[in-house]
Amino acid sequence: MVKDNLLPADMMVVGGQLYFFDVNSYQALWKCDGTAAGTVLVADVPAGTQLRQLAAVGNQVFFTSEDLGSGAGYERLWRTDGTGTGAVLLHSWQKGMDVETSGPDNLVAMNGNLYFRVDDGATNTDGLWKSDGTAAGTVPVFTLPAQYRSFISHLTAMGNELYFIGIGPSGFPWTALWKSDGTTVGTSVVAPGETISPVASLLTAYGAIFFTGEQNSVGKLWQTDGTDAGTVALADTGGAGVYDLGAVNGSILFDAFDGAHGVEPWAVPADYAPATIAGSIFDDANHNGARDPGEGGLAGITVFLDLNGDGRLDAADPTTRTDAGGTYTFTGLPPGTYTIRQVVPSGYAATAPLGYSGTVTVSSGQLVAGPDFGNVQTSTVPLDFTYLVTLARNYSRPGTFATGDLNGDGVVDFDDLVILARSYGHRPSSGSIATTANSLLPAFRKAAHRR
Ligand SMILES: [Ca+2]
Ligand SMILES: [Ca+2]
Ligand SMILES: [Ca+2]
Repeated sequence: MVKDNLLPADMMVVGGQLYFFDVNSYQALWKCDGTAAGTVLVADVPAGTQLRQLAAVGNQVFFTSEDLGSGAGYERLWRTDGTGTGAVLLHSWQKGMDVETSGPDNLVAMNGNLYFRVDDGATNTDGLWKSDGTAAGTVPVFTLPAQYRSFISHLTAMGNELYFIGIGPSGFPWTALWKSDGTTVGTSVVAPGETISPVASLLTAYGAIFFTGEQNSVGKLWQTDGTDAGTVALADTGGAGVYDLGAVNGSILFDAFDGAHGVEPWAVPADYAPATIAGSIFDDANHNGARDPGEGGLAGITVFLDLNGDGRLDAADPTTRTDAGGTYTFTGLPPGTYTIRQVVPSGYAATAPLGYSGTVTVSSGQLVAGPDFGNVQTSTVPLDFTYLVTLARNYSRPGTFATGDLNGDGVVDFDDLVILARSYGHRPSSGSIATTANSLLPAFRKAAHRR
């Protein structure tokens, strides 16, 4: 157990720290580095207020709070960088007509900004807002008249565009699919000439946007790239109702009511050609992080797609092995964005790329280059004055074993210096590289004295 009397919820990893709300009060945001000492309060909100939602944009953490009780009160957006200086209040809104759903919610990151939906009780509008992390930069993008309740939903980022479901413009029976580039003028209904309304649900899968919506009272499944020509019906149920969406094994699943049956699940194969990602792993004999002439490939090394982004190989992560020439290939991939990592073989340390991983996006049928990984046999690298100088030059920067990151956490930092001090003058043997330091000063002094 890391710490007593905490009940974490809404957990999210940002910049190597786990952020979470304490459910005991729902008034405190904490972060945790996996140790008791590193589990600290980041920010809290006053009594009578509760934390609601958490989101990250880069290393900035945004969260929302709402005054408790019905009727009057405020909802707020906050931002923190987690450095212990508390949180910055970015904006307050009067709670909207339906206090249960007034927001802010649907928090989505795109191009360094946070986008979200909020029901503003002062102006009585349901709106799409954005924030750059400053109070001055927390501004509305687009508003809808909120005669009823929370019309903006399913806010989703896809590349450089946002998609959401909101009440349609004049001529639309009910809700429509909208897209936005994050500006007021760049917000419009998708494929307005098709008059798809109501739109029930929205999903990103296989690198595309899918949605369910009726056209002339007939329920259909649609795929869109945001353009008129790229908005096509994939399935026509013949009935009126079409509802929720899911994606599994290359197919799109949806619920629909076709008139003859009840509400039943339907499936349609998603329309894409499989994509390929290929790259290599080389023997970085001179451990400089680059592939030089004469540095050959390393065979039989496991490479995986880190689907859940936890940095580890899990059962659900697809794997492959490098061939005799050190090349790895992933085939048959649905379009999407993938993070590629390797399982560094015993006796080796990774020298490239930075972050020990690479992230690439493939579209339908594409062949895309993945990262080239460099590994060096650790027993060939003396931990000597040369390595110390390299480490010192790269101190506090992102790095690899090539630049002084001895413990493999991706940053050249004090822990690495301690490990170097302990092992100074030796060649690191496999498995002997410690990751934490307890008796660091004596060891460091000893190493310094030896010179
Ligand atoms: Ca090299
Ligand atoms: Ca994983
Ligand atoms: Ca390190």
